[in-house]
Amino acid sequence: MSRAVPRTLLPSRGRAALGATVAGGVLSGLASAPERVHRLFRRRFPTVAVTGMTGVGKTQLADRLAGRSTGDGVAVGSAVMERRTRHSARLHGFRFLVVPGDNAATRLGALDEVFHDEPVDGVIHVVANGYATPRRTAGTTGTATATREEQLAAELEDWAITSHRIASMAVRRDKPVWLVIAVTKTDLYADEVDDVVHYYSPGSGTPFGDKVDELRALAGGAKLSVDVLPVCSLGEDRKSGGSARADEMIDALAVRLAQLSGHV
Ligand SMILES: Nc1nc2c(ncn2[C@@H]2O[C@H](COP(=O)(O)OP(=O)(O)O)[C@@H](O)[C@H]2O)c(=O)[nH]1
Ligand SMILES: [Mg+2]
Repeated sequence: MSRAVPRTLLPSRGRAALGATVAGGVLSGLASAPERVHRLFRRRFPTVAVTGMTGVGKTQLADRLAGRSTGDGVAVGSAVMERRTRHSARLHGFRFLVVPGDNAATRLGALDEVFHDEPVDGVIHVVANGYATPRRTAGTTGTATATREEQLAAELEDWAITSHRIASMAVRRDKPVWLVIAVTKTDLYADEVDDVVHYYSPGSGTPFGDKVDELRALAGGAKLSVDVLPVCSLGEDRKSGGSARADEMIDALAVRLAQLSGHV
């Protein structure tokens, strides 16, 4: 099996030359070491795709989970994949990959990346009960308008695309995949949270629930776990609209992610 040249056959000069080559290899290896070590650590964190249509609250949720405050005036919607890392004690962190919500070529590439090329460990699919912030077309002024019905229909369409990608990833894989449907912006419909969570749940008989059932049937029950959790990503401080309830929901989501990843 060993492809090593028997020592006795090497003239002494050759042996020295071999040593030099090996040493050179080690040195050039060291030059790129920080990058390698960085990659190694990043790899230890489970990867999580954050999906959902534009304006639904993906970036803000990923920022909250990563313990980072979303900058003021950050444009809604992004054409490129955003990366966030949650650092926790004993390397129990996560790497979040926020997939652009707009149906641009960049989105297709990002979907390929997270569901095919480097398949993620889990998915947070973000929905907002039709309260996605409409994105203004570049160059126009005023707020874009879309009715809640239109937004709910758009969420459903978006989910059809993403759930298909999740299904094909799950069937290709040996290890189970987890999905958390994060029902966000609950501050906007605080009295209806239970009903809304039900709307997005498997077995609910709603249009969205039916699609979740389809996904589970396609992927196979043992291959995919599904959780539906309410959340609100308004700022950490009260001034930016945060509340104790919002903090609790973010914490509960983080605890669930840790359980799903086998951190606890
Ligand atoms: N009321 C409320 N607004 C939110 C919440 N999360 C995000 N938003 C707002 O919704 C808009 C879209 O959020 P963003 O994270 O950029 O959406 P993305 O396009 O999915 O990344 C922004 O104006 C956010 O401030 C939330 O929990 N409650
Ligand atoms: Mg965004």
